[in-house]
Amino acid sequence: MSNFVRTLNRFIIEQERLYPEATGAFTALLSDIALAAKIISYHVNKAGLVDILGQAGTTNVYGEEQAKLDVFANDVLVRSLAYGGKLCAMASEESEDLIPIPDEVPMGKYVCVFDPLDGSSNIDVNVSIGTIFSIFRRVTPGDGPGQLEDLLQPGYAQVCAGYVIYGSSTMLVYTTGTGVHGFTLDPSYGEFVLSHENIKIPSKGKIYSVNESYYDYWDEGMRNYIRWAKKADPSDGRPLNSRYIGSLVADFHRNLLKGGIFLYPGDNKSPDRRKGKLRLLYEANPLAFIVEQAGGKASDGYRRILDIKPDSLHQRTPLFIGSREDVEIAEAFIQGKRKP
Ligand code: AHM
Ligand code: MG
Repeated sequence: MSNFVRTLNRFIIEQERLYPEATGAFTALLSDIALAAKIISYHVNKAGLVDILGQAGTTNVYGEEQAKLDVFANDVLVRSLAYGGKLCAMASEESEDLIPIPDEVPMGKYVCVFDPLDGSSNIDVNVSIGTIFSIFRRVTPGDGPGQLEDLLQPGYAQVCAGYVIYGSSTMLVYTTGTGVHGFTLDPSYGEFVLSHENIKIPSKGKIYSVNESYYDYWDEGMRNYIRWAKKADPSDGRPLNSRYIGSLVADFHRNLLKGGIFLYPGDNKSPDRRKGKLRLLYEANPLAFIVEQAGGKASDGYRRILDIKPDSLHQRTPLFIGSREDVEIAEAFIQGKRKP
């Protein structure tokens, strides 16, 4: 008898069966995230109808208040996760502080941090955007509310990380430390179906993804890397191909499947950009866990992303992520060990 369609839920249950000590917490947590993703996906698909259905902050033809899509996505995730009984705290790129679990809900053993709708400047122009999430086991003792300490853990302590890309199809990609698996939303049944089992990133790619308009603000090492990447050299396949969507999830997803490197270095444009733009907790850590599980690498130019101990919820980090050899070459340039 051939195997039936493997939905996300079925796949997680199969995975949990391999670990008799598993409590089923992930099945519940990932189901909550998947449900939120389906709701967000549905609304992202309707975003182009905004002129017909009403702008954010207005009342639409049905008399409903319209929230901005990123605020809406945040609200959906918070409400979907808050009542499941598996979490003791959350943090979101959209909220300044820790998000507590309501008093009436039993406290769980995990915390979840997320970027509800990344690349939100691309919503208005029908370009792919995404949701990114990461889950840790709580470190504070007892079963009271979670603390900041539970959220400020280094990336290597993640027990699960994933993203949802709202693209030509909606896909959910996740890891729990045993490979990376991708599920495509079948809109006719509303189910995430296993479409990409055990994703591996090529060890070397042909693509570099960076916002080159910051060239004048970069340090010499970064400029040297880009000069090297653009220089024709048939002996090693250069020039690399430039591809930049400006949506981290979409740029990352393409490079994960095809091979390549995404770079967002620090720059001198303003003092708050010395560590770039992207956030360690909500963006860099989850994608770093995924890329390592797929055989790739993620670095801040000097250190492994997953080794950085965060000291605040919204701290930024430079990010060099993708195929292992490409990230190693970029690191050598950043550290001044290599010149074009
Ligand atoms: P956001 O969290 O406000 O959406 O910003 C994050 C996005 C990433 O998706 C993307 O990689 C980056 O910003 C693009 O920034 P830039 O416009 O500076 O190239
Ligand atoms: Mg973001």
